[in-house]
Amino acid sequence: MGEALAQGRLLAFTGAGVSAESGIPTFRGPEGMWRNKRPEDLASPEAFRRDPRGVWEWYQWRRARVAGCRPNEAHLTLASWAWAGGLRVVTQNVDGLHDLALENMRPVPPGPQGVAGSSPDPGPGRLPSRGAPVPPVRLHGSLFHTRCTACGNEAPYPWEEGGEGDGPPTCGRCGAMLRPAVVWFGEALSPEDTDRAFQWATEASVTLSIGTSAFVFPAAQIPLTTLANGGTVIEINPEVTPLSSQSTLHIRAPAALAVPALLGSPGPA
Ligand code: BV8
Ligand code: ZN
Repeated sequence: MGEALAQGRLLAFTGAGVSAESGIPTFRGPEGMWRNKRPEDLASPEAFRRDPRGVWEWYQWRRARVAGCRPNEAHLTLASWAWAGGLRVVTQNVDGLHDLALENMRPVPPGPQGVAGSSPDPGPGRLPSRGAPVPPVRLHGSLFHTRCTACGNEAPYPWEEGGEGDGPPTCGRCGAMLRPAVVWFGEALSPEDTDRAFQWATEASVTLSIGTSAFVFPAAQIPLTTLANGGTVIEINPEVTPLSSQSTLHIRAPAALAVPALLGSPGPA
């Protein structure tokens, strides 16, 4: 692990379970968001075509659920190592908590001498600034962005302004209906995102598969790609998944406990 971090060849591949301890329900767990419905019934272009208002309301409900949640110790540990240049993150999640954690763990600027490391102790897990971390690849998009169904314009969505039962808003550029900027079932992922994610999975000497049921494809192919290239896969999940039997190691523990215990903190430069 230490060597992979030192070489910057550690990849964290995350699913809904990494946000469970932040209070966000997973998709398929007992308290899951899909509990009484099949994912394809809500998160698909057909569902949106059939009932745009109903699908939009479900995303508004999810935005309201997620907006009050904060990154947990798993997100923050991964973010501090990302700032240290030790790891990169590929996530299936659309909740934005990895991005928030990067902001939370932004190191303090270098000290008066202008040299990184000369600043006062930046505090636990924080590093004197060493350049910007690589942003996470968000394979399935973002809950807090919209995309125009006609001109494709993508923008952050000021969701609090959307009232109850208003249905999807319209595009400021062309007037067509907006949709959530997420990847639905049956939709292709962005080639740029998949190229980058699979390149990182190929280069990784260790991939941590954290909090995913490992059966939504092509994302679930990420840890298998590291294995196929001679790398190591460590799974962090309290439950057994289709990946468990192929993982080099399966740590059956919650992410907010296991990730800091496994990676520790980068400490000062
Ligand atoms: C596509 C965004 C082709 C929307 C989501 C083989 C190859 C290619 C495709 C397929 C294939 N087989 C089947 C398919 C089709 C399909 C698919 O995979 N179906 C599944 C149901 C079998 N895939 C697709 O449709 C993909 N597109 O293939 O396009 C194509 C090509 C060209 C042209 C046209 C089309 C698109 C898939 C993306 C779907 N969108 N989300 C939204 O969020 O609303 S998927 C959704 O599931 C979320 O993104 C989520 O992240 C993802 C995976 O779920 P998990 O994150 O793993 O969450 P889950 O609840 O399942 O599990 C949580 C885990 O955490 C559990 O194991 C639990 O034990 C654990 N846990 C709980 N607490 C903790 C914990 N772990 C650690 N700590 C804890 N505290
Ligand atoms: Zn438009």
